[in-house]
Amino acid sequence: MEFQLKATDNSTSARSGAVTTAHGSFSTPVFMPVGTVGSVKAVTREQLEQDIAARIILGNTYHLYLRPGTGILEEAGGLHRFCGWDHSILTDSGGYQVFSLAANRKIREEGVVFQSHIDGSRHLFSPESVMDIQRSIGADIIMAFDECVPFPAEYRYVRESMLLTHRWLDRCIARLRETPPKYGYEQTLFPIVQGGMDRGLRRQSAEVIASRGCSGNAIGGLSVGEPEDTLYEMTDLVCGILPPDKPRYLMGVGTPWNILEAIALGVDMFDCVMPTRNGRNGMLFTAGGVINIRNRKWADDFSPVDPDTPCFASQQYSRAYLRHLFVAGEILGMQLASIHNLAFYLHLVKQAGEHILQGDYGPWKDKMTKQLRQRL
Ligand code: PRF
Repeated sequence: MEFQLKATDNSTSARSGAVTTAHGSFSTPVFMPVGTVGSVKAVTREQLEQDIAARIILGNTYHLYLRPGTGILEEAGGLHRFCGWDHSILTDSGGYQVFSLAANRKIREEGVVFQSHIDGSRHLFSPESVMDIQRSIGADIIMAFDECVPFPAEYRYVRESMLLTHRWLDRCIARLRETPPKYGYEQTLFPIVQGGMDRGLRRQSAEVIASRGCSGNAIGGLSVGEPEDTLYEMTDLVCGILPPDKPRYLMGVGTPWNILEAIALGVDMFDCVMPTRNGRNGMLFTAGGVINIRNRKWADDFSPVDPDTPCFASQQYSRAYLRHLFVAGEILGMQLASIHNLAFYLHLVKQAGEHILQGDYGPWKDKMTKQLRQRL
């Protein structure tokens, strides 16, 4: 994997760049649609590629390991072949899903024993097994096995957990050295900064992560219920320590305004279920603010969902029609809302990149974040 830094903004720490993997290039800042089980919910591969213009999507080790399992993925020749996505893929390690989804988790030095949320069967995730599974999935960028600490948490718990995440990282690195990729192309490991909401621990974690010299770095443990100011404070602190010549990935963030603020602090990569999950519930994001499409006020609004987002779902369907689909419980409503929201997120970060290149990112971001937060 290669990262080419193209420009840094004048008045903020925002950057514009490009990442190249074995499956092509994408410019940064980038938003990665979440395709948990190898499918971005309610959206086809063709829509992702052509209408949303995604060039990297995210998959989850936890889900893919439980279903369809590594046997089928290996038989298919990896996840790219299995789902027919020929651009880049990043897989999360399961270090988050195992804590948010699985039952009866037990964390030990060795790893995490858990029960499947599907059938209750027992499994062990260790740094080694999670690297092996990610070798079988075959994503271009793979994540280290970490523990995402809940919020709030006690200082001593956060510290012990962070140290465990650092020991697990070194086991991930060792395992990858011992095991070649399965499909002939390179896979790049991103380690994950933890450390809760404590400045000292965050700094320590960022220093340890930076010292491993990986080709990209991630910031975990944020957007877990902390105040927005804390999210920005921790992101700013960590971005000041992670190397500037490597991409920085803020995991699971967030709202459109969270993303624009984090770009200003020096983050390059994002993923979040919000555009798809909230879309399926009728929440639409637009440059003018947030829309609840089920609201009566849209019943006779025949204007486009969002004329400024360059996508058929945004421009060629009316708010009134989309509201009707939601009220009638039609599956097409969820599809159109998901496609619009993803196209909106990707267009927003693309515009961010253009303003970074023009050198006016700061004022543009300040104007946009005010508008984006409005409730329409
Ligand atoms: N760790 C991992 N995945 C994640 C997170 C994390 O801390 C988060 C936190 N917002 C989202 N996804 N491995």
